[in-house]
Amino acid sequence: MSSDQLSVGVTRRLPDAVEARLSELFDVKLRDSDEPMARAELVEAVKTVDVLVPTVTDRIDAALLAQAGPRLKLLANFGAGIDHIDVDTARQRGMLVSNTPGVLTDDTADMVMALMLSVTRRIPEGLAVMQSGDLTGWAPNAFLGGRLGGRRLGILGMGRIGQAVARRAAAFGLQVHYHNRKRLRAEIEQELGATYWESLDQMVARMDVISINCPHTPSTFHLMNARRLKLMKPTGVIINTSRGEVIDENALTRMLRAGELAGAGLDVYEHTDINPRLRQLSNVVLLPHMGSATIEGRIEMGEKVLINIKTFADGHRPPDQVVPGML
Ligand code: 8YV
Repeated sequence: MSSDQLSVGVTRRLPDAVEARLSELFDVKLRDSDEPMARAELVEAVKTVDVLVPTVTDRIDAALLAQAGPRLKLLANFGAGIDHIDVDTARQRGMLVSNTPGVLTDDTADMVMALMLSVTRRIPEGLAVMQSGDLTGWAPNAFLGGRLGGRRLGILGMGRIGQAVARRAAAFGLQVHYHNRKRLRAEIEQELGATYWESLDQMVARMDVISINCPHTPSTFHLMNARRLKLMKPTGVIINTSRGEVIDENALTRMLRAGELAGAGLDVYEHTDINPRLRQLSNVVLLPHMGSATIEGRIEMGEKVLINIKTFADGHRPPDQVVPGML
């Protein structure tokens, strides 16, 4: 089948340039609405297309894949994380899965630093007082935060994003530590000035800041559970730009409320409905999953999706093919 006959269903609005190029290359079905697809629309899409382009807001589970038509052969995800896709079932049903790694690394790592600074330097509180007009003037003791330089940062998950965080953190004067399934090669550790901790518990207990940068998989679900969160110093800060499921959000909320942890910077949440108590805390900075939200990043993600589909249409494996257990 030639590329322009390939039917491609896109579940969300993408940047104009990406949608235009998709339309040039394929028989693409774009969305008018920017709401996440309802389940019935998703079912309809998987029944009729050759390629589906989902995002993090679509649940591509076994029940959905069971309803897919015989044409569906590629799930070309717009995003790096693939925990919303049942990759095992897709494979069993003869569908390939691809993602968009690499192009959102720097943007996400920038956001880790932004959150770290926001929490430790109380930026949202400063903004709020300026916007409300309640500022009564400068005072030597007003809005005192803590200095980032000199703190110990523990990075949980030292893949591309974790390493990009390490580089930035070193420039801010943080001491870099990490825990990862696999230890990095000595020369990379040296280049990053990063200290490896085989024991996550031991690392967590000794850090001032923890940054979650591992993917969400069955083995990282609640990796930061209540027991492990309690190992953190009460002065500790936790940053999560990965997936909410890696932290037990209720346990985290309880500890933040009780003053057993100094602060948190969160871009991702365990449930669609965020724990309302989290919203009431002044030592927490909450963002709406915008770690990779730069126009450059989104266009490059779109480029990756296009290349994955085009390569597949030309009879080759998509360059960013995901295989079960890879992430
Ligand atoms: C993306 C992300 O915005 O790529 C990822 O895994 O978490 C995000 O930064 C999102 O996935 C787009 O689908």
